[in-house]
Amino acid sequence: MAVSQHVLLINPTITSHRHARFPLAVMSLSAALEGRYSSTIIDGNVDRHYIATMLKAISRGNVAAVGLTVMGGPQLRSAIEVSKAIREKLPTLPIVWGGAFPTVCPDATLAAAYVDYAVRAQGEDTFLELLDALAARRGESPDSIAGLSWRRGAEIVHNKDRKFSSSSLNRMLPYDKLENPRQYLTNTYLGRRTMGYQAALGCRFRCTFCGVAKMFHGKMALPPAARLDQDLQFMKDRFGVDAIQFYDHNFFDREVDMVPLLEVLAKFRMPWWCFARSDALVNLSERSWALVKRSRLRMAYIGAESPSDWLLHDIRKGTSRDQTLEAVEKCRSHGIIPELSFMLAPPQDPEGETEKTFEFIRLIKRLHPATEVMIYIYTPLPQRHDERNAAAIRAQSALLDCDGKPVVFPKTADEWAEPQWLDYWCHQSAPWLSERLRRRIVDFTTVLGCRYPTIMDIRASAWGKSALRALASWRYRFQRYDDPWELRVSRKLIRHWDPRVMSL
Ligand code: B12
Ligand code: SF4
Repeated sequence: MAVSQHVLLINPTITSHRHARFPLAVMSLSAALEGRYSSTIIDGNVDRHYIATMLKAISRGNVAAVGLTVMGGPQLRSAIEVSKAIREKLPTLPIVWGGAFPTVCPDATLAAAYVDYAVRAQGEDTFLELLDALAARRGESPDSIAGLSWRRGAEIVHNKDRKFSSSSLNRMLPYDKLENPRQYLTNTYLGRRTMGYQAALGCRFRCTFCGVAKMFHGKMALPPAARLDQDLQFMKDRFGVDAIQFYDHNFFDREVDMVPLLEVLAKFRMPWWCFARSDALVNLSERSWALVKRSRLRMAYIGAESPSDWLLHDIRKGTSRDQTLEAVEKCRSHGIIPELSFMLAPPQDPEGETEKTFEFIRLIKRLHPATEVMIYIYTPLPQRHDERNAAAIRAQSALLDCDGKPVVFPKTADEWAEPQWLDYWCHQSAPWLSERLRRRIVDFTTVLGCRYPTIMDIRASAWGKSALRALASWRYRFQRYDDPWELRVSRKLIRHWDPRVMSL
């Protein structure tokens, strides 16, 4: 036990101050350390000088370790920058990375000299055990700490996986550890003070392309309804929260377990948004739909992924094209906006599948024009050191780039931070995507986004959206997507948002 020891928890910059949400990962870690280690949260999304803030904090001398939460993409760049700055200032201070990136890429993480430990998957218990081991300073190797990857000399060691734990559901998050918690509540189309919130842990499914499956391996735990009730009451009374964006990987789980949670939401009647699966929505009873409506669910983000059942089967999604259509219809008839995400240009048939998906999106828009559409490139996750599934190994080794050469994934965090791989992580590009097809996807997305401006964009004026709609209508109608320069210019003038970057 080492209460005098202090830990810095950093959320490296990933988005603008305007779009910053509660940094839940570091808040959850801070809650777990309570009573054992004191901690400070430094959030790069709201403190634009967070590296200077962090350097000042470590110069005080009582810091036992620094923990950074790292997602692939833009946050990886920030994490590298801040880690290098720490290493330079205090070379012996342990630097620990956790979160989505080190979970999927622990080898690349530890190939960097500025990271000492990579925590895979849920981090609370692993981090505590690591801090205890560091505090004891017995020089013993940390090979008994489940969920940890570390370096023994030049060798990278991956300890066994940690078992899924639901213990964090019993802890309240330390909102008072944040400088001005109210700054994380954002004006969105849902409400004036929208909060990001996570109720359940994990996901029961194991879709092969999804980082969540790599983190939870099909495990999931729902909170008791009383916990949700207590949190929502607290957030409403203390901060005036009036809308919720649920980060639960998959909000609608088994109906019987969901009903008590829906009843809590129906009591608060705050507009809300969530991730959901089409199969869960189509199987919901009419009684539960009535509850959903009463609770004011405004939008459900559904991973439609593809109109091709063979691909849905290939990625082990467990849903079908017909279920997507049925879920859209269910949402329409209950006044809920479905937000469908699609993964275009799979390596098996980039062009053909992309055109097929465009047609499917057009069909959906005819059925329910209010449907929101998120378009991404299919970018399968790089395989981890422990991948044993023969089909997955074969699929990865069969990936070829546009020149027909095998795709070689980066081996270090620095390589993953290069522009083409940042785009890969953000599902914006892939080595098998030709320039022509990339352009076509961008052009289609522009025409679609102007023909049907997103309801989530509350910044653009109503007249601006109408102007875009009118300008784009002929292109959409006649499928003339090529080089919509006039829409690009108008979009800039109207300051139209891309919902993929801001996430509400
Ligand atoms: C909120 C969020 C964002 C916010 C970030 C807000 C912030 N942090 O300030 C925004 C909207 C900016 C964002 C952006 C992106 N995101 Co994001 N995001 C999420 C989301 C919905 C919630 C994250 C969260 O807070 N979870 C709750 C906390 C408690 O869980 P956690 O982060 O997993 O943390 C636990 C462990 O990972 C670990 N841990 C985490 N950090 C640390 C640190 C240390 C030191 C230790 C020891 C342990 C540890 O312990 C924690 C507690 O157990 C997740 C999905 C999800 N539900 O998790 C996706 C998710 C993390 N995002 C993802 C991605 C890919 C992105 C993007 C890079 C791309 C994209 N298209 O979405 C973009 C970047 C876009 C851009 N151009 O900038 C993926 C990551 C997948 C992967 N393979 O890595 C996820 C999983 C979504 C998904 N299903 O694909 N995101
Ligand atoms: S259901 Fe969604 S969150 Fe769960 S593994 Fe599949 S894609 Fe990921």
